Amino acid sequence: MKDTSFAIHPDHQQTAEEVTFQDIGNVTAVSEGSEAVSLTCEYGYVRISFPAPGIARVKMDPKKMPEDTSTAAVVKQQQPEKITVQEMEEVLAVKTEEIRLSISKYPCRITMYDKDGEAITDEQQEGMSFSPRGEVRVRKKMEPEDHFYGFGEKTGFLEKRGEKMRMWNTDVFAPHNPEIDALYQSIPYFMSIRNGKAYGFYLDNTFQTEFDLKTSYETYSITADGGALDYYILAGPAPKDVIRQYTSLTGRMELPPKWALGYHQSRYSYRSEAEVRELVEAFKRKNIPLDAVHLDIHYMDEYRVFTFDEQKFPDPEKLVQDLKAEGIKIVPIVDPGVKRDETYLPYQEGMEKNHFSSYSDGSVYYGDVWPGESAFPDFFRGETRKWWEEQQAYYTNMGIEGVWNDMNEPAVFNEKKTMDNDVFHEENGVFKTHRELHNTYGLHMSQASFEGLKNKLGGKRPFVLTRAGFAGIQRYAAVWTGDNRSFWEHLQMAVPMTLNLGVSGVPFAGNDVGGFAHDTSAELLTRWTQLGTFTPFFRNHSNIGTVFQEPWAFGEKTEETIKKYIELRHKWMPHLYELFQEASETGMPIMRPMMMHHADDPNTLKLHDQFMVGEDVLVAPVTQSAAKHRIVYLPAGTWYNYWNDNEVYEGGRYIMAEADLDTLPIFIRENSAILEGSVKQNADAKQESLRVHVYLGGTGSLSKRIYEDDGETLNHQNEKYFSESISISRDNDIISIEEKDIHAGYTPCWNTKTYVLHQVPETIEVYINGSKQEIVYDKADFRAFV
Ligand code: NBV
Repeated sequence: MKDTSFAIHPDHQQTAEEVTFQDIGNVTAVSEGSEAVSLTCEYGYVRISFPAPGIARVKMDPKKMPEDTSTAAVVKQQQPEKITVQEMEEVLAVKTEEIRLSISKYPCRITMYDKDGEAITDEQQEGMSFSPRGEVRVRKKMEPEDHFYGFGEKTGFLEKRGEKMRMWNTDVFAPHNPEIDALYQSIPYFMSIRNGKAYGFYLDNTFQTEFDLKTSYETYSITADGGALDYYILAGPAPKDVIRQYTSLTGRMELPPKWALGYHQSRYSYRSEAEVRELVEAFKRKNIPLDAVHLDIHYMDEYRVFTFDEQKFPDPEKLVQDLKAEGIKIVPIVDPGVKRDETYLPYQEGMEKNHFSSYSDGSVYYGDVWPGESAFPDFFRGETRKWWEEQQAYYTNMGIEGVWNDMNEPAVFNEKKTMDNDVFHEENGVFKTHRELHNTYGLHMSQASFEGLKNKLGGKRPFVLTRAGFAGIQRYAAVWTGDNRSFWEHLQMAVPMTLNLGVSGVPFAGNDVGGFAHDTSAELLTRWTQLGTFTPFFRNHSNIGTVFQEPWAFGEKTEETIKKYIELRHKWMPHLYELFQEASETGMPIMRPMMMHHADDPNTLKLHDQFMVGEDVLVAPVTQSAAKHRIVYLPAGTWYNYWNDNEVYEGGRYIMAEADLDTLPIFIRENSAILEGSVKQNADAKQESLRVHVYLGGTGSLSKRIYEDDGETLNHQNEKYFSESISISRDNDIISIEEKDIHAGYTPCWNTKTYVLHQVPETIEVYINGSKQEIVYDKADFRAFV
């Protein structure tokens, strides 16, 4: 009935059940510590602290004074900030160096100010409250000029004002429409921008939560289904500060192996060893770079995890090793469901050692997934995670270095799509319901996979790809956005989805290139591959029963263009790798919304169809069928067309960019440099030359960092990396380059480094560290090579 007009029958009650929320009321007592202030209110208790500079934490519990505990998403409580408290008749002022809180006592309302005295967040009619059903809520003021980003993995456009979003990890095969508000990842966090300044909000609560920026135009509310209301305000003031603050709380991605940044080919499923070998041969024959082949569920013996089907994959170890020798990695899918089969070792062991999630009476929960009836490891238990870590040896012993965790919401084939709410998990010795912990099941599964691989790989970097996650997932896994479809609308949506994941602390993210469900087309696959070239995770994947979409599936012309872009990914590898390294240190995404570096340019605030790669490269993918041009907004400054830098544009305006099917519009900001490597068949092949492309105006300067390490081991964590900073300045006909080694703990594998100076006259004089250089000049393109 839901799918017919009956759903909008005039006699239906359209509004949801009205639940009355109780305000926590007046502050009746204040108790000051050196690092926290505790407020007793008429109907609730509040603890306020400042875990790090620029971060305020408010924790409210209606029943008792909140403790200083956090969910598994929060990595460390840093050295808390010292506070000064001043109590007045009606107001309480709490201050650190960077944030000031003014708390009205009658009733309790909190306003936060930044160090310039400007309000970051404000509460008025309503502040913190709770319902008889155990929900907790906070409501804050929303100014007309406020814009909102992040919220993890959501459909729709980039900016989320006017949306109401639920956080409940859900396996949604179809449809990923704008109204689908809960997908596989839940990240109860956003970044807001008001008049060029940014702040962040993170709700540290694993229950189902709701972010409502829709019901009222003047306020937003955030509600959790249970637990304490534990939120952090990240004071910014620039977007990059918010990202740094947020990822200082929830952690950062470890630098992945370089091969994981390459091109991955997948299909549900390549069904036999012969098929996989044929696939790889085709890539080699056609000289199309390939770094990884993913094995979907058909590689297993009746979908039992930690097995291979002996008929179809008679010698998986040899397959893995042979491919590895060619620089290609195998990434098998590993789902959480363990088949109920008394003769199967992982099931037997899991039962014996109590590793499966159970009801309060101790009976194991079984749910139906691929292998039929299955039990689900209780990944919240340290011992169970250890056990799962040990299981990874099955793969690592064959030489596998990466796994793909799917269905870990966890997805179950039943009406609710997941495990029963009253199943219990044991977290740090405490039993909690699935209702409370559901959203973090995927986080802990990824944790166990990541740590297991890491322990078993003998110093090599692991790779984990996950579908489900929660705040902090970046610590363990890359994320792909699940079952999209081969529709142009889904190509369009891939951009803001990946951008918002990046804003939410997950830099290593991407989408099924070509679209997963439905049949792709030559044009759609071409455009999607162009986008994939610059999404941090780059994998072509498609559903069973759909047309094949390997790069050559649509004839020579399409193959040629797709190959060009996969090659381009390798050319850009040194540049991307440097950004990945930065992400591992600061949390900054690789693929960034325009507003990230142009927050005070209102034209960028809602741009969802173009993005920055790092700070200086603008990519504007074509996401419309039959388009040969597209509108691109260039922020203030001067921009060079990457493909033809004789085309130079003044920014602060929209341009019509040429974009035939062979062209992905890319623009480079003046006074910046990009790093270019050689086209290689995969990341294992040595990088034999490095080009530093320099785009400088008549009088301008830039600085660029080159980062390099072995790309595969953890040695970079022990000083074994190379990093050089280059400062380049131009005074009309003179360019001076200063090369400064910052760290020489590794010898980079390029044997030549060439500067390519764009748009300079033949008379240019170039000095490196003070000594004059010979140049080779290209008259057609006004480029000097040094
Ligand atoms: O393992 C099969 C698929 C996989 O290909 C896809 O990428 C996942 O998102 N998996 C979902 C199971 C459901 C298929 C409809």
